[in-house]
Amino acid sequence: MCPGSYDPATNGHLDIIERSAGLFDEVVVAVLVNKSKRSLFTVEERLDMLREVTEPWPNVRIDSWHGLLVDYCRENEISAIVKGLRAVSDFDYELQMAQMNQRLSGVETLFMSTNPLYSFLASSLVKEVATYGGDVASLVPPKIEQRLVDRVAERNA
Ligand code: COD
Repeated sequence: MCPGSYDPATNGHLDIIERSAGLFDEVVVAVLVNKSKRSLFTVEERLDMLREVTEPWPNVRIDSWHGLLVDYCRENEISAIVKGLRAVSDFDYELQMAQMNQRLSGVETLFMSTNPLYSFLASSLVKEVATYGGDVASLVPPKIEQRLVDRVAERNA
């Protein structure tokens, strides 16, 4: 399970998904709700984008869930959650969630270190750069770049 907000997915997310697809027979990429974040794209839009950009990996399945991550894992007999770690700042938050998820369900969390090429990348920063007209072409896949530019233009109109 590679869970996230994916609002939108960046090249950093895709790197973690691709490497997970190389390690596991099947990978579920699930869009979940992070209550502390305001979203730019609807869950349906994020699912569409993820389906398009994960096409090269046949063992990757896209889904969404509105409850607890561990309940989805239990219902789908998933025993491992994979999370990307960019910096120490990620670690504090991710460790707390991993321990809570372990306590709630026994599901283990495995941490994958970020590809140094993408260690500065976060959806929130990509959205901010796009909002002010910055070039995000090297930060997200081309299909997501177009949707991002269009959405920002709609919002700024
Ligand atoms: N390089 C490597 N990894 C990255 C990069 C990058 N450049 N960018 C992001 N990642 C990793 C993140 O570290 C994270 O592991 C994952 O990709 C997803 O990132 P985001 O930002 O899209 O998603 P988050 O952090 O908002 O996701 C949080 C969840 C939605 C997974 C969490 O809130 C959750 O599980 N919610 C469901 C409700 C629940 O179960 N709550 C209880 C939690 S204990």
